[in-house]
Amino acid sequence: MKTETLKKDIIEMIKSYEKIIIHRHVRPDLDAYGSQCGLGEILKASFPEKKIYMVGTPALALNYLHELDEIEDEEWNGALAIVTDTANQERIDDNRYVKAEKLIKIDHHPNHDAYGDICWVNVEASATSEMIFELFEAGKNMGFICSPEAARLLYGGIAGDTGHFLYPSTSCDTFRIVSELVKYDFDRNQLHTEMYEEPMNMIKLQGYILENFETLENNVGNIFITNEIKEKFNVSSSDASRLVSILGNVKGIKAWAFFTEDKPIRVNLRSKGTIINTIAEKYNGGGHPLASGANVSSWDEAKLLLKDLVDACK
Ligand SMILES: [Mn+2]
Repeated sequence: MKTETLKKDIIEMIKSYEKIIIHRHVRPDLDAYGSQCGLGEILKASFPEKKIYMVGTPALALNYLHELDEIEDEEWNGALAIVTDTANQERIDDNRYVKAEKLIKIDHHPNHDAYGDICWVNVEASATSEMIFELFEAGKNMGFICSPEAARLLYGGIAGDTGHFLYPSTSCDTFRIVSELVKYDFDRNQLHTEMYEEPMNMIKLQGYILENFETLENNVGNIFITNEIKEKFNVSSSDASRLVSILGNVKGIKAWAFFTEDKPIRVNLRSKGTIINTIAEKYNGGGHPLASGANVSSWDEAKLLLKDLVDACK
């Protein structure tokens, strides 16, 4: 279906529901929050008479972005659920979405699980937050209003998923949309500070990672964050795996794997050019061609994955 038609269908469905519950993926990042709460704030500003909820387990490190709603099971009865930035149904935070009357998927990951009554996926978009702004633009003549708070959230989501406009996914569309977003009255400086300041234990863990990562054949990097290290620095698995991108600053490194001990062991894969989501898919995961995630059940399996990564970088 054409993008314009999909956006129109989504807008019409939104207009026809009195209760709208917005979900995003588990272990949320900036774009998950930005797209979910950015859409939520657009809908609140546009339709004050509707009940709009944003749900999911809050991520402490992202509390500065937005507060989430805690709601009872029955709220999903007769509601429209919209899920943003979430490739597959298993990753939807708060599985009570199944109780909703209708379901919409809005996402930019490869569409292996095309769930929802309406499914709008654009893998060219740098962030789902970018798509949410396009949805607002399509709805402008039909009552959609973007508040400064919504603009702040969408800007944060796009900045998050593009590494502040550094990643190759950053397109002309990204810059066009960001140039619109910065026209809204929000404190960009304050947001940047909140995005980049880290508690002391996270800074110390960065030091540990930079001291202790290894390089293998074909310029592959890797680091293992064990339970012992997590305890030493007092961080959760999610906290630790947020640091995956720092190894990208190492000159010459082509791709890298960031292992965090958990049940199962989490793997974050990054690459500067070699396609790595095929490897992620082989090990219980998936994602973008240059940024994906996987899971392995033992350190032995981790070594097999590393061997595949070394081979891919030949
Ligand atoms: Mn995203």
